[in-house]
Amino acid sequence: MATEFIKVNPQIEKHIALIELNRPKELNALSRELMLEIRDTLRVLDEDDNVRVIILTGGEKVFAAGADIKQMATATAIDMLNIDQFSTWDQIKKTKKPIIAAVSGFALGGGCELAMTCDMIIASETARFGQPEIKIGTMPGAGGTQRLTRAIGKVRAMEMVLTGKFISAEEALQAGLINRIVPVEVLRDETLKLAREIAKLSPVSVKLAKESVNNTFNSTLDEGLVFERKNFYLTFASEDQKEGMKAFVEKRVAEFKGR
Ligand code: DAK
Repeated sequence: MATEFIKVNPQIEKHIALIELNRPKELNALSRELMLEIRDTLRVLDEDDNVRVIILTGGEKVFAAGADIKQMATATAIDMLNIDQFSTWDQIKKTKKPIIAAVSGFALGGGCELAMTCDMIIASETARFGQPEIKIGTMPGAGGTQRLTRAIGKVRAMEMVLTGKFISAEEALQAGLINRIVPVEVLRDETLKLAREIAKLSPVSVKLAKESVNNTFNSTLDEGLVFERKNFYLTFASEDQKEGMKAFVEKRVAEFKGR
């Protein structure tokens, strides 16, 4: 697995993998090559039984300043169609294990979309979120008009998408885009803390619960409730459910195996 533009630690801690974007000179601009590396890495980590939670992060100054504008500048619509970068973004969405974005500095355009494609976002006080594509003659193309609107509501999303203005970590928190803000120097530790909490739980239930929450966006309430119910039943087919409830009754800590 080539990892020239990202750094991967499949076991930064027990059951926790870390992916770090690593194109600092280009402010982690998401080139096609970098996105392919993320796609391939996520595929591998999603199949690795030792991994239960994945953290995706950038540097202190920048999470990612968007898709690589220099690479896209002269592309035609047909080039964009043929390159079909969406398969790389689809892989992020398809990943069954939870992905937590740890964002410091700019998360712009594709960078903001990448963070939003993750399941949770922990931000440092320096985080800035924006969809500035409109300023370079285009518009968001990897979920920026959809995930942002669902996360923060129409009028706020409209203002960001139509003006390209950035919002601060505080505004993002108030709008419901991120989980919390932490000092930059403890961003990784705080993200690990959240990852650790989830990694202790049943990987089977975590996957099914993640799938059910995400299904909200593709279904009516009744359809979503039926989907949730089926996943709930399915947890009762796992050894983890038996272990979890037995451990509760026996007043001990459950040991989940992901089976
Ligand atoms: N692409 C390429 N290079 C970038 C870049 C980017 N997005 N952002 C920054 N850089 C490069 C700069 O060109 C500069 O390179 P050199 O000149 O040193 O060679 C270097 O990084 C440092 O940048 P600055 O000198 O500009 O640094 P500042 O601190 O002054 O400013 C900034 C930081 C983040 C405010 C500024 O760099 C900036 O505005 N960057 C562009 C932000 C932006 O417009 N982002 C949206 C890009 S469009 C799709 C999926 C996704 C997308 C599209 C399609 N499909 C699946 C098909 C997404 C599109 C986008 O994200």
